[in-house]
Amino acid sequence: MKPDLFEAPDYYQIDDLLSDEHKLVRDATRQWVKREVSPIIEDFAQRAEFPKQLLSGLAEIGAFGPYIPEEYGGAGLDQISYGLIMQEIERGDSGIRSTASVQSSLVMYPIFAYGSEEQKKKYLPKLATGEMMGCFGLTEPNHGSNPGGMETRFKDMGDHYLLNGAKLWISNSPFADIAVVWAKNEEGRIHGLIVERGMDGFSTPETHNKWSLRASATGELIFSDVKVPKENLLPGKNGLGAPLGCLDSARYGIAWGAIGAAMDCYDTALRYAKERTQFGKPIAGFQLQQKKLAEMITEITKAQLLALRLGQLKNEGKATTAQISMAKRNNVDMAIKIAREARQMLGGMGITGEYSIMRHMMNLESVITYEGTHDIHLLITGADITGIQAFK
Ligand code: TGC
Ligand code: FAD
Repeated sequence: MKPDLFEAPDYYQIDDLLSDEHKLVRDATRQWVKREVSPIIEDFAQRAEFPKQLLSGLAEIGAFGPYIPEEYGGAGLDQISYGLIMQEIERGDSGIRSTASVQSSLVMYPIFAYGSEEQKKKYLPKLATGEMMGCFGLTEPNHGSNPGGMETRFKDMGDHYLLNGAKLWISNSPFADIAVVWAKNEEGRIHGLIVERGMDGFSTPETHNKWSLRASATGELIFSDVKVPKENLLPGKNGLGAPLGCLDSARYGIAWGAIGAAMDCYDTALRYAKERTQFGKPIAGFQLQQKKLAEMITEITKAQLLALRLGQLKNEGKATTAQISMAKRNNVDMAIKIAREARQMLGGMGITGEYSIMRHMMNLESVITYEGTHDIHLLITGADITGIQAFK
């Protein structure tokens, strides 16, 4: 793979709107990605292997629980810093950002927001250092966009719960030490349970042959009469709103992350177009290529402003689910379109692993599907502005 010469576009001087702390966090993450992720990521993606050696570095830069308070081992940062960290990591690879998103927003967040004090003390500090890794089990083979229909069930056996069912498409499951699992009790009410690796009847087979997120480990969670201690139930919230509340946080991070992937594709295409000569001049001098580049920087700038305003609203506790949906949907769609255009600008070179674009493009096919598909987010906006749900 070519050396990482990335230079971040900032067409509207958005840096002026960031605090010194935001810029410090962002620049430290950017340097770490250049040093640790860029040199190895293509090789791991080609081999479809998760680079586990990155876990301790991710913890060190504060990517595990950036906004979780320091008393529980988190970095105690604000939501804009969280977003910037996700942006920079996804600039390197969406799969590595996935690992950080899941650990922060889908494992640490539910334990922090819905867990008992004992659960917070037991799990959060170890999750923040990466000593313990987690995954989040909501999707099932028969229930993806419609998680409320889940079939995974637990029964109260007096001194423990008995868990049965299966989850599919679970990021980090093949190596996670714990899983935050969403299951229905005998009354059909959804609760979160912390299931630990090693519990009898619990297995996590890996899903192979992915063309997307190849440097991320994806798998199943299978529960066959798993005895879960009663103290592992998250007591703070139940109902479908509990897992959906975690998705708000992860979708917010993805809205920023997608900007990173788009910036990397744009920056690569711009540099290539200035260097590559055809018909006696750089291809950047042809109107058709300029149109592509001009549209890319326009869309990236709009996405940056959307994410920043959403971050301000999140910091103030005012961001709504529908606002988060709009940003996730828009920014991922923007990124995947830029990846497709950028790939074409590199001609034949664009399909090789010498450049990051095709890997981003394939990764974004997962990002546009997980955490709510492109269609589902449109329907969330539709329901919000009309007051009428069109899901069912
Ligand atoms: P609906 O009737 O709309 O809502 C059920 C209850 O939940 C409440 N609620 C929320 N609460 C908190 N936060 C939110 N974002 C909420 N959205 C809804 C709602 O108020 C209601 O509460 P109550 O008290 O009235 O019962 O539910 P529905 O069954 O009609 O479904 C709505 C729909 C389709 C929008 C929702 O289910 C959905 O978002 N589907 C998409 C599923 C999804 O996003 N799955 C993601 C799985 S995790 C993942 O992909 C991780 S990838 C990570 C990585 O690798 O980076
Ligand atoms: P379906 O729900 O079957 O949707 C198929 C198609 O139908 C989509 O185009 C969808 O938009 C459309 N559709 C569905 N319902 C409607 C409707 N009402 N109106 C109009 N169109 C509709 N899940 C987790 O729980 N944890 C994870 O860590 C996790 N990681 C993932 C990692 C990867 C790499 C991938 C690919 C997925 C991951 N997921 C995870 C699952 C992900 O959230 C689901 O794939 C996603 O929610 C869509 O569900 P589905 O694949 O079952 O598609």
